[in-house]
Amino acid sequence: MAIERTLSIIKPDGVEKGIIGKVIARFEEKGLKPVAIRLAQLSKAEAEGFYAVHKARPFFADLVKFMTSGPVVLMVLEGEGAVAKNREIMGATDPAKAAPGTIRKDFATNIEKNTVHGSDSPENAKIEVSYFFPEVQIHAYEWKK
Ligand code: IDP
Ligand code: MG
Repeated sequence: MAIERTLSIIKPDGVEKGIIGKVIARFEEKGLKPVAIRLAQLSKAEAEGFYAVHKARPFFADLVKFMTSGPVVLMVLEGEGAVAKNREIMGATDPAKAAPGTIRKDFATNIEKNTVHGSDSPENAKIEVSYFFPEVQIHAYEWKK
């Protein structure tokens, strides 16, 4: 499988709970390497732009409010099949439906405050990575063949 990059966000509930290290450990243990990391306070405009695909959903206004309620950790994760692997490690959107051992099962509060974001396709990963990180801020690993 190809080496990919994907965007990961530790959402305000994760930062508030003090589990930044635990979340990053889950990724590192499964072979996803952070190649860019930044703590940020998203503005309303940044959060609305990021979640623009959900604009028509009933939860959109609350989601933007939540995502701007405190600092987040923005990360680019790199590794084999990083997009799908990240989604697996995260677990289902609703923690009540997430598989055992996933981040959302173990740490999320509810379907909204679900601790992590992860890009859902390689195409969206490219768009989302570039939304927050210029290429020069991403530090690639030398992958051994
Ligand atoms: P995902 O984060 O698993 O990809 P999406 O359907 O893309 O899930 O939704 C984006 C985010 O919007 C979710 O992670 C969650 O924070 C929030 N969200 C999704 N569905 C609901 C809902 O039914 N009620 C409240 N918030 C929701
Ligand atoms: Mg999504």
